[in-house]
Amino acid sequence: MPGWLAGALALCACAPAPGLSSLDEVPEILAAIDVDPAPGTVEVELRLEPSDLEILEGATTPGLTYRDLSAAERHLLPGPVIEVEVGQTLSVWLTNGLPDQETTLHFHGMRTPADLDGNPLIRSGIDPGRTMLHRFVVQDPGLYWFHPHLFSDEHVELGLQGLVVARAPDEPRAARERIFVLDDVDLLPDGSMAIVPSHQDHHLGRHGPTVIVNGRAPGRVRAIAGATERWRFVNTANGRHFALSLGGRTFEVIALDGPPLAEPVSTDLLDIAPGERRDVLVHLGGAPGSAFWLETLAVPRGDRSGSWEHAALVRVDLEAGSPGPVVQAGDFARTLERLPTTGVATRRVVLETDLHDRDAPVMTINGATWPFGDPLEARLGDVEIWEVENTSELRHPFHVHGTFFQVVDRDGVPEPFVAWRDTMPIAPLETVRIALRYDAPGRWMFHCQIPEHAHMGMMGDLVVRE
Ligand SMILES: [Cu+2]
Repeated sequence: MPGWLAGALALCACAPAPGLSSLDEVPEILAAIDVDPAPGTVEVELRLEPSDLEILEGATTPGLTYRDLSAAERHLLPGPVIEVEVGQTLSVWLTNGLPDQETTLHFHGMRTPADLDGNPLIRSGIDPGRTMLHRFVVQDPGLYWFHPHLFSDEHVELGLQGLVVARAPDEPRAARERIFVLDDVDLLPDGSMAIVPSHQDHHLGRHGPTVIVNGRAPGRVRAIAGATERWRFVNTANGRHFALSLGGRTFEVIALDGPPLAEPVSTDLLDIAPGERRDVLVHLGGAPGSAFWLETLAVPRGDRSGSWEHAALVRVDLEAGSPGPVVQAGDFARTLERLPTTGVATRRVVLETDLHDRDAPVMTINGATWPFGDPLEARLGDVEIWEVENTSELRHPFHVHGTFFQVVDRDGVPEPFVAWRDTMPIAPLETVRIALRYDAPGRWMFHCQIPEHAHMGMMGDLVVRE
């Protein structure tokens, strides 16, 4: 467990927030409708458009959503969730319904061709009123999310957060699966979202005191006592870190960002940085009629301004019923190829921030702001180590496009287990070594996942040649 999480545990009183006695159900995320009946393909038609959201009951919050043109319901923050199998061809049509801004679509974590990765330097943005098809074969199981890679600091905050669940054909099924999309917003008295960044938003990402789960204020779920459920989490917040706790119950971790672990890992604390996902089994032991809470514990922000606050997220109300078939976390484990960490080239990637000019903070990778740095050059199929050094006093979740990576060590301390990831938090003044293989040709971005930091320059390019 990282030291800062141990500190968070010690600090947290862990009592559910007051005022939640009458709770709405946590909304389910709408499944996208597949308009192509052919086996082997999934095709969805989305329109990015302004939409009135209801984050707090009875209040209207203007936002942006990806509306599924085939669905009757319109409320889609977050969503929709596209369900697909590995090996299927996924086609996503996206129409830009904004009046005056371009957009692009990035499938965070998915191995797509480079020209479908949402990089506005490869393929110009989708103009207002235009439609673009994104068609590719799904390669890896896992939970992924899609969002724009233009104006992402505002547009992701306003609600552009879609999901993809990709399953392996032989994957076991838990009796019940749930997805929890974790975010936060700063709501003004009129219900609208504060979107003009404060000085602190530049450091921490746009954030606010209202923590939301599946687009709504914290609520409850009903579950069968004694069942084992599969829960998937994604942190879509611009800057907030979550440290999830079930008050002593255990998360059996199946996967982090992508394909499953070789062996499940048990933990009672699940830390999730912006952009990251976690895939877990939870055993819901307890008497029918009892309840327990999923909470996020306090997490130091890393900028000396205190902590991301402790918050109650979901109350789990246990009911009597048949718990359904039993699954074990080990049933999901799969062979995981371990990338070599010796005898391969090492690169340095240095994340720096210069906050001295209050009005114009600068954030760089290897001394340059994007897109002005020299791209890293690499050869298709090569494995390399990246030594990613965070010289700043801010936390940076580091995201690489186009491939997964494996964390080797942090400040020289070996990572306790091997996992495929596409995003990882780097603590202030920490150096993390990752191993990655260049899986696909083309020009790929890597960057801090806090979009405000990326917009200030903390992005780089990697060119993979055949
Ligand atoms: Cu950052």
